[in-house]
Amino acid sequence: MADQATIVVATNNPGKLKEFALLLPSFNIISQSSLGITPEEELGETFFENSLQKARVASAASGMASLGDDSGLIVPALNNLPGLRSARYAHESATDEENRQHLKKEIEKLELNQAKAYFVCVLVLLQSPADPFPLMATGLLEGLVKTTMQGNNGFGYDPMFYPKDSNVSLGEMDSDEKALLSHRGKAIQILKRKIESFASE
Ligand code: ITT
Repeated sequence: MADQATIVVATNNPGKLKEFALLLPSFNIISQSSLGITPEEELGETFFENSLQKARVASAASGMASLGDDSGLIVPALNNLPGLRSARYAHESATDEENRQHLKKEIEKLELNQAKAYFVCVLVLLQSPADPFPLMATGLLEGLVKTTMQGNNGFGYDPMFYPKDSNVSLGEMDSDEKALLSHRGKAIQILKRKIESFASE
């Protein structure tokens, strides 16, 4: 444990934190909330800007390497919403359940019971707040959002998201199954390869 590099994960979302701990076992993963770091308002117009901002705030406050994750669910039939607003779709302080119910209503307003959708995840790893060469990685997961919700695993929109060619929702998968195909799982695998090649240069 003593040899493990420490990364402060710039998130207050316990669902994301669990996934990072599972997918980055060779790092000592700590949450920004355990260090008393509070997030700033997300003002970016892209997932990239928000992810970089999160990482920078956490790295500046902790003095350590920090990983930002900005992610969301994009539904083209709803003009790409919830998108950047995924965490606050129903209202500013919405719970996951409120966001899911809001999305269900918006899909029903289109007189549909499902719609094509995709999850995106943008990761930014900073060695320090002034790191001029952040490592970045993205991941995408295509599928359908359905108004029928199944399963209680995961977080956010997982119970209503059915990956392409899957009869089960992300909410019905265990964390290892989700990690193999999810947007975050894919982005983390890319980031790990970048960390390895960066370390060997
Ligand atoms: P932090 O900013 O503290 O990391 P957050 O939840 O506000 O937490 P985002 O701004 O990146 O994070 O919003 C992402 C939202 O997108 C998240 O709250 C979920 O509603 C949704 N989301 C992202 N990844 C997801 C996943 O793997 N499964 C289900 N929903 C997900």
